Parts: sequence; structure tokens; C-alpha cells
Amino acid sequence: MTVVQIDNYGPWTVTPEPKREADLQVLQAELYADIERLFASKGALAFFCRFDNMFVISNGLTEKDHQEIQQSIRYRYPITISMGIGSGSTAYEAQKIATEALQKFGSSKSSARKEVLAIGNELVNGANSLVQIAHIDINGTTIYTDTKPIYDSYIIVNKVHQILMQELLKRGALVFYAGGDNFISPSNGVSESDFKKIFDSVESTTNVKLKVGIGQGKLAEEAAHLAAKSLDLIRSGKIKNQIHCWVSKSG
Ligand SMILES: Nc1nc2c(ncn2[C@@H]2O[C@H](COP(=O)(O)OP(=O)(O)OP(=O)(O)O)[C@@H](O)[C@H]2O)c(=O)[nH]1
Ligand SMILES: [Mg+2]
Repeated sequence: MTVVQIDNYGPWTVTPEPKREADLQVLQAELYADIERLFASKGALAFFCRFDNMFVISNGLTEKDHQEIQQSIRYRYPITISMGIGSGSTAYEAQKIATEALQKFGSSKSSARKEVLAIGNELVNGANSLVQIAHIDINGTTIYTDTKPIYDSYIIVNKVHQILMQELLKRGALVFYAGGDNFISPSNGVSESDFKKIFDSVESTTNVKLKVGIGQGKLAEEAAHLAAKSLDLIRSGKIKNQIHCWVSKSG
């Protein structure tokens, strides 16, 4: 995992006076789109998370790949970004190592820390790389969307996200909102039966049913694509189960 953090962003937003919120929102949305585009072109997958702090599943990328992305942002934005890189057997462990490596270089609010690339442990490449991505989807969202105020359906989606975050964290996995009724989980080590237990817990507290397509590959791009294809098999009724896993042949 790579953590991406805007350098000294808080002070910048209020210097010399508070910047207009709409301009900050545009900067954040454009920065995320750029980060996703730059990383995805190298087979990785980024998540907007907090916007000032983002995550990337970056298996297969080199130090130089990361530096090129930092440079591209520096040339085109009024801010710079620092990054931390970490690897582990779970996504939570990897992001923790990445974060700690970055934090050693100083505060997110320090003007002295600029465009750091902090490497926590080894970068994951080649044979030892495995990415598992779960693409989770709510069943029958359209019923809420078409009958309830949109804000109410948004609250349901957020409640589901909250429970998924808590339950997946117990198993070392992360989960990010991906728009609509979709969540994407970097979930190495989480089994199909774990997902079944988690979904039962979501259903018992919210009455919402879930399905998940799981993909495994060497790079995030491949794993995410297989996860989407798995989900499509469930949606189209070709697979009766609510959980399906697709493992890359090359992996
Ligand atoms: N990010 C993302 N959004 C999607 C994807 N598929 C659908 N959506 C969005 O999610 C919302 C709900 O779509 P669906 O999940 O197909 O609708 P549903 O009524 O829940 O249907 P079922 O899940 O088949 O029960 C729509 O607004 C879509 O725009 C996807 O693969 N990725
Ligand atoms: Mg759905």
C-alpha cells in the first residue's frame, strides 16, 4: 500500500486568508482524479479516502514510478504530495507500515516536510505479490433510490459502510466507498466464509443484503477487474451464490 498525503495542506488552506471552500473541493476532486489516473496507468488502484490523505494498492510499482507521480503533481498543482510505502500480509498492516514510515519525516502540518518518499519495508514486486480485492454491492438499492428521499438512501449506504469497516478491520482488511451502492475492499486473507459471516452481521443490524465479487491477481488492476467480473456473474444470475471469487490464472 502507498499512502499519499498533501504536504502542509491545513496551513495552506488558510494562508494568507481562508481559501474558498468550493476551490478546495475542486482541487481535492481533481487531485484524486489525477492520482487515480497516474497510478492506474501503472496497474495500481487509488482510493479518495479523506482526499487530503489517500490510499493506493501499489503492488508492482517501483520507487521511480512513485517519484514520477510526485513530480507530475508538483508541476501542475499549487501543493506537493508526500508518500509512504509499506507491505504486509494484510492491507491494514501494509498501510500502517507505510504511515509510520511517512510520519518519521515530520508532521503533515510542517512546512519543512516536502515531497517525501518514505519506504517502510520492501516494495512488493513479481512472484511474492498478491492482491485480493472484494467488490461489495448492496442488493436492490434501486428500490430505496426510487422511493425514499435520496439523503435517506445515502444514510443507509453509510451505515453499511460503517459496519463493513468495523467487521473487515477485525480481519485486517480495509474498505472504501466507491460511489453508488459499491464498496471496494483490499482484503488479503479474508475468506469467502468470513464474508458470509460479515454479511450476516450487516443484514441482522440493517436489513440490507449484500453480494461480493472477489478477485485475486498480482496487481490491483487485475484483481479489481476480476472482482468486477465475479460480481457480474452474480448479478446476471449465472452464479446463484452471493459470494464469488475469481483467481487470476497468471497469479
Ligand atoms: N462504482 C461503481 N458504481 C456502480 C457499479 N455498478 C453500479 N454502480 C452504481 O450503483 C448504483 C446501484 O446500482 P445496482 O447495484 O446495479 O442497483 P441495485 O438496484 O442495487 O441492483 P442489484 O445490486 O443487482 O440488486 C447505481 O447508481 C450505479 O450507478 C460499479 O461497478 N462500480
Ligand atoms: Mg446493488
